[in-house]
Amino acid sequence: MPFRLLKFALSKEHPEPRMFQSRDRLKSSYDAVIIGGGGHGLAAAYYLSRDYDMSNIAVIEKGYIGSGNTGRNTTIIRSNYLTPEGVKFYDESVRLWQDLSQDFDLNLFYSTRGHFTLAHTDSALRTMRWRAEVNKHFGIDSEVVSPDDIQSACPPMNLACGGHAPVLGALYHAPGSIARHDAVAWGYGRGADQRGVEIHQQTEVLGITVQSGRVTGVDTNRGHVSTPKVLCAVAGFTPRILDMVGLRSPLYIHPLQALVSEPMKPWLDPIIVSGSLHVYVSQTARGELVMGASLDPYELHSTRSTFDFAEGLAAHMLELFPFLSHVKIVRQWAGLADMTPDFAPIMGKTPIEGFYLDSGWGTWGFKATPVAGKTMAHTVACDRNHDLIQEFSLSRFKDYQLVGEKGAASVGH
Ligand code: PYC
Repeated sequence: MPFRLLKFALSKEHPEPRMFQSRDRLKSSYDAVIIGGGGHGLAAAYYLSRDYDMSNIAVIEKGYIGSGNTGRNTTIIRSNYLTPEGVKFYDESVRLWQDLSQDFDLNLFYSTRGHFTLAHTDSALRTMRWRAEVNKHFGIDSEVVSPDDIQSACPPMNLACGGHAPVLGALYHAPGSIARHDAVAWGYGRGADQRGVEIHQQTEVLGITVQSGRVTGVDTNRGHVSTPKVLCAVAGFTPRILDMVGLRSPLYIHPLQALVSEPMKPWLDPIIVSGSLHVYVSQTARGELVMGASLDPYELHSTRSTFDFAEGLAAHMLELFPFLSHVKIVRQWAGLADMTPDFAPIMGKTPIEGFYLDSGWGTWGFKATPVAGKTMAHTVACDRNHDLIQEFSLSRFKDYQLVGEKGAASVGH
């Protein structure tokens, strides 16, 4: 054991602050209540307190912070989207991600790897070219590359894929990155707490009070609090919260499973995605392969894991990387993806005054964490949708102004 660690363990004084304070009770009123202590809710709290001087805020979390989708994703960060709205939004997110470890003084293991989306058919290649053009137009580093380029970036890949789905090319996105997902919740949580935000874990929302079309408070299992502003950032639980204020949305909830291998020597530098084979994979700093595939093909509000999923994913992984056949899977889990019909999020103001939504993330909530926090903080503080989220409002479904982001999905649906 290093001497410094031993000295620290034996010392009575531990100068390092705890991550956040534990609060005995809720106050009777707050300037804003944020429902959901995941990355998005905590990021909104952080930017509200840092940039808008609003710190009389409670973040209310039913479990523990980061216990929802923040700690259940496969940590991929990218901005190579298909629509101008998506590209601009995620580009700002990537910019924010790059400075987060420094902002928090906490190592998020942010690691830029490059991101290949493989094309196995002519039509997939056409979509990659389209995405590359939109990306370049907005100054995003994306280009279509050849099988030889892919092979030299990832020599162990079997580009023939057993002969039935050979790789014809890929969309290469140099800024594609990964980060340590749970640390993101801790960083935002600690930063918000240091500025006076209260984080209440093990606190469940039971109801929201609305009078004359305005939010007035929140009922929890630890009592009622008054507040004029409520931000809902609860991913797969959004429909349940919307019921409490009498709003409807087109969200539908599917589990998205993932798994991780035993650690191995580093061999996979880039992030590899194949929509056709239903595979995405990266290798962590610890050497584990983090892998995912399609959504479960039915609506379900459960984070159970299934053997079917592990079997299907392993079969497709072996088509790309046959040498992995002896490698063991050590953990498997699921998150709840809140899907929208056009695959773009639902964000911003709602028909209920003082009730704001951060939802509809489907399979890309993690990469949006910083920009969602920043734009929702603006929206809540100013009671006006941030420019970057104008097109993501709930009303687009009524007005039929859909965003059409499905072509940017890494995940089979
Ligand atoms: O959109 O990059 C992505 C992604 C990977 C896993 C889930 N979503």
